[in-house]
Amino acid sequence: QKNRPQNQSVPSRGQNPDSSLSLSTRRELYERDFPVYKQPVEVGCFSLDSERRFFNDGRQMRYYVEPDRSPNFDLRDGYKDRFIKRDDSVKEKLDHMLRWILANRSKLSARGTTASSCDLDIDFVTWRGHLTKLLTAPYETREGWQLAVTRFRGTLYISEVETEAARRDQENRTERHEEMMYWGYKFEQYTCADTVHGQPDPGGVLNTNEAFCTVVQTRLADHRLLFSGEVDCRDKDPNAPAAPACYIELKTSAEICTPKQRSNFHRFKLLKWWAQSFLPGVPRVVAGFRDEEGVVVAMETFPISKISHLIKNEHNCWKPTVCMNFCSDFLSFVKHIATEDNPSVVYLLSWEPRRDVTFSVHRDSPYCFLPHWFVEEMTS
Ligand code: 0WD
Ligand code: CA
Repeated sequence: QKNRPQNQSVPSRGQNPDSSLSLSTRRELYERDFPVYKQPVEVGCFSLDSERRFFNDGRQMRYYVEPDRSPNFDLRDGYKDRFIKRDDSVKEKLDHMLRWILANRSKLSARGTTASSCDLDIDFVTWRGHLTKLLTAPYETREGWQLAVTRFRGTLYISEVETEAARRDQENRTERHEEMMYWGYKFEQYTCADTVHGQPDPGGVLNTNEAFCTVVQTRLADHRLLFSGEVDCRDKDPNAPAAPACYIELKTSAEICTPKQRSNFHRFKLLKWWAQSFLPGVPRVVAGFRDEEGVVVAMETFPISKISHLIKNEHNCWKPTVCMNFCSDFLSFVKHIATEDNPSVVYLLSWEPRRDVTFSVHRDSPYCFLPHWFVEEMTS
């Protein structure tokens, strides 16, 4: 097989020969049949409140309220005076997911009789957002990533490490860009109610600490996955299907005025939207198209199952099968290299566009991310 990790020439003596292992992201290597991807099942959820405190329940769930045909939402409203921004210098790593795992260990079926009953019946634990980056890597030309992996009691935990470039970009954001990041959250406030019969409250304070996250279990090829993703809202119809099929992802995007803009939207934005929602089985994205002044001028619903047809007319466009096969091969690669079962060992997988994925191994380093409270409770 062409896309197996390749053992290239062994570097100079004294270096670990494994450091030459790498994985290609070239699209052609992943154009084969779509891999098995089991229907994701929601096994739980959790909420983060206005102070970012964890609750093992759905108290932050919101309900989608369909707006008027021409909504005219002003996404800039409240940015200066009714906005509490989450402190993104606090790196939470997998902590919220780990809290959820400890609170729900009994739900996560234990392996037969051979393994200890406290081992999870899962190969990978991570955030949905990290998997989205894997799915889109074969098409990504701008931003690389670094993923820290630790094998602990048979399960591989994957947590992102901020790259130098990402940290620089964050520091150099313009005031306009800072404000535009608020627009997406403001759109949620215009379209979501806190209760099933309630109405949105665009006059209220917007606090980005608050979050509702679903936890889903699924399988990609022979990889059993457990991951969590933030969900914007759900269909308020009591007859809507069970989660995650009742969930709705909200997005804003610049209005499309030219064929070039439409093509870019299909080729770049729909790839990200598809990957993010396909993973947890969220069936639709509701998009608000806004003008340069941040006013929503049109709304459109994109069923995830129709996105891959929508893009077929684009020349040289992305393919779902390439995304899923790359992700599957990446996870196989991780299983192959991350062999030592030890909470203080991190395998750091690094990728830059137009390069192969490479890795390095770190012991008792600042990359360690499984907290003591998790390791101790899982071991006892
Ligand atoms: O690196 C990350 N993605 C981390 C995420 C590191 C540590 C924690 N988190 C967690 C938070 O607990 C948050 O509640 O991110 C959760 C969301 O995780 P996800 O669903 O896996 O992330 P992703 O799919 O990238 O983003 C979903 C939404 C975003 O909405 P849009 O429509 O813009 O894609 O989560 C928000 C954002 O609103 N979001 C975040 N919220 C908190 N921390 C973060 C973040 N680092 N990134 C995106
Ligand atoms: Ca969203």
